[in-house]
Amino acid sequence: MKRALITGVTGQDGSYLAELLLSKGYEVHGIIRRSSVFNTSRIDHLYRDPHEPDTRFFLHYGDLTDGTGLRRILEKVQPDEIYNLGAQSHVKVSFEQPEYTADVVATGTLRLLEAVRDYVRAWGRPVRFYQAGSSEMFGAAPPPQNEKTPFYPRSPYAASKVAAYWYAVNYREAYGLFIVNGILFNHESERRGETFVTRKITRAAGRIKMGLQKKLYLGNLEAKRDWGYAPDYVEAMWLMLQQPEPDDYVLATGEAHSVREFLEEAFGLLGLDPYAHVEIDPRYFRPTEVDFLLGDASKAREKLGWQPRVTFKELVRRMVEHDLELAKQERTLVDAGHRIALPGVMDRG
Ligand code: NDP
Ligand code: GDR
Repeated sequence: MKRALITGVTGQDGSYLAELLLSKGYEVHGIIRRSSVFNTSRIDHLYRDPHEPDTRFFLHYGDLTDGTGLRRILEKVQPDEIYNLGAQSHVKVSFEQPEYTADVVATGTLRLLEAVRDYVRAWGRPVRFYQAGSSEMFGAAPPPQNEKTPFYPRSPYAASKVAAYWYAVNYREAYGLFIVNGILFNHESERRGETFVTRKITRAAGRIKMGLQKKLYLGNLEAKRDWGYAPDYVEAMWLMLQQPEPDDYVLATGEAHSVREFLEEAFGLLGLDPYAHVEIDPRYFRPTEVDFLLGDASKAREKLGWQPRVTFKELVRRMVEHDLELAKQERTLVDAGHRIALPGVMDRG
């Protein structure tokens, strides 16, 4: 049985990847951060009592800022594959916490690579390593972007991902380790964090429909993104680690839409006029914006045989339907006199 270790297992991608690997018969180990409240809602359905004999999903406390802990986890788990998905992944927040973002995203990756390098030498076991790179690394480079496009990062987050990318390339070349960089364009889902623009929009659409919210405050509506569906993308992460040689791959749909188009599509599905509810709040503008990302994933198509299945319209529909259902549940709670967290309090990104 193969063993996988996932950093960022509680995040959107980590949860889908854990599901995928469990379905393929892997034993899956995830690193979680200690928190004063439970932070495992995306993976609770996968968790079994570790005392049960057939358990294949295990969680370990750890943090990318804590190299000693990472080393201990590696020795304990002895993984065949490592997926480094952990990150302070919010671009706007990275302008407010640049040092912390660099510590987790750039130096955190370096810590994990150092631990892997020593682990491989000490134990003589081969390990395959996936590094979660991002289309944000292309930043201001003109579209379409592919593996040969030079990076031009536009945020502390993106600069840190570029550093992590080059650490990964260097460790592959210097120590002959099996390390791949996935350069993934935006991918969303019903599990997307609520401060990313797609989920912020679909959550608001559902709540407005159910009379729980009136306004939605957004930033730049003209930015264009290449939005795919997260479960399609985690499959390609796994494929990258099954290849005979390590390499770097762009994953994208090859289709771009503006935030405005996403907004109109989402609200339209519920028969809502977005402009009756949306207001522009400059606090969501970024000091430097990424205007236009459009990926060319021909290499992944040719070498991995990968292509995304879920279209833009289907993605929006899935997210809107899911969030309408959530809003209905919230409505029931509110009608029964319960208090729920309302957007004014939650609007953090
Ligand atoms: P999320 O923000 O949903 O998840 C991030 C994960 O990282 C969470 O599990 C979080 O834990 C964990 N994490 C945060 N800080 C630390 C830390 N200091 N040590 C260890 N773990 C930490 O991100 P996604 O699932 O969307 O993305 C996964 C990865 O892919 C990230 O690296 C992201 O930057 C990258 N990426 C994402 C894209 C996308 O469109 N989704 C596109 C390209 C790249 P907690 O739950 O406790 O906060
Ligand atoms: P992004 O995603 O920055 O592409 O990073 P996000 O959804 O945050 O922003 C996309 C675009 O929407 C514009 N925007 C807003 N964004 C947010 N969050 N909130 C708003 O109110 C708002 N209004 C407009 C933004 O300016 C931007 O242009 C995501 C993350 O998952 C990264 O970790 C990942 O690396 C990249 O995708 C690829």
